[in-house]
Amino acid sequence: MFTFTELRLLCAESIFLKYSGYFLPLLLFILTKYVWKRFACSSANAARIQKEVIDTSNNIQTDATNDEIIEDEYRPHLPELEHVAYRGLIEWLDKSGDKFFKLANDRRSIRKFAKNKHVDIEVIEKCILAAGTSPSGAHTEPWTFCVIQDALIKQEIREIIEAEEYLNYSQRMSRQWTTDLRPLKTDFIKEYLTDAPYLIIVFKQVYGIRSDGMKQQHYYNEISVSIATGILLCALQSAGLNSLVTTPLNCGPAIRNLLNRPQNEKLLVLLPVGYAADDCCVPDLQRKSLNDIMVTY
Ligand code: IYR
Repeated sequence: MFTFTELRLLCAESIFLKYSGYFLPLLLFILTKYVWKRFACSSANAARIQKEVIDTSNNIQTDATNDEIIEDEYRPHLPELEHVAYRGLIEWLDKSGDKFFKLANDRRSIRKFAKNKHVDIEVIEKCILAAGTSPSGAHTEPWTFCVIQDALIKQEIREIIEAEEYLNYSQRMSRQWTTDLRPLKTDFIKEYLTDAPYLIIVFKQVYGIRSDGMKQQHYYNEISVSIATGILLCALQSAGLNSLVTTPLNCGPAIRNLLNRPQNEKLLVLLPVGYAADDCCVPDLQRKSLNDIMVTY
């Protein structure tokens, strides 16, 4: 053991004690920095979690932040409506559900369309009316369906999409993604964009503009427009038409500009619509069975 004198000598010679004037502030600085970093991280995390909770609970997809949507007063987007008695459905196909299943099960994604088989615009209009019956968040009906028949515009759209899809397939999509697509035999060449008699471009309105010029929130707009698109697909098929759901990656702004659509509209999907070409082929796919997709409780 050390004697008291030896201890004093040791302390006097200790580098740490000798330079404690430098060491201690440095130690204090490192400690403060560590505590500050921990604090900053946890409050940033809390803010992020809070934001995620708000985003996922409301799923309000809008370009505008909540601050931008300044309400001069709180009034509903719809007028105060009278509620009337609901008397049940007046139209159905068959009460077993069989007819609709057969119809839906017959649908295939078609990538080769007959070039010269005419389709009346009235049929397309009726199908879009059907799509417009879709439920939507707070009945905001956040959809726009652009119907393209004009050959020059279809050509321009094809050029925009093929240029982007070339980059998508060759550079942007992962190796796994292009491998997963291989059995479907898709590539960047999109003849259907000029062959199909109609292109229906479905835009989601991420917010609306009220009559007083203020922004109107479009709650769950993507879900609403996706449901409307599902109804559109079924309507087209019920009228004997074929279609394909495409999601042209990175083409939204260029197509929106080409069609002169406003800023609040974002391209969701593009559907070529018409009749399948006589030599059209589809992959021999199987669908999941009921057991694979339904769980009963
Ligand atoms: N948009 C590309 C790639 C593509 C992606 C999916 I996911 C598909 O189901 C099919 C194709 C294209 O249209 O080729």
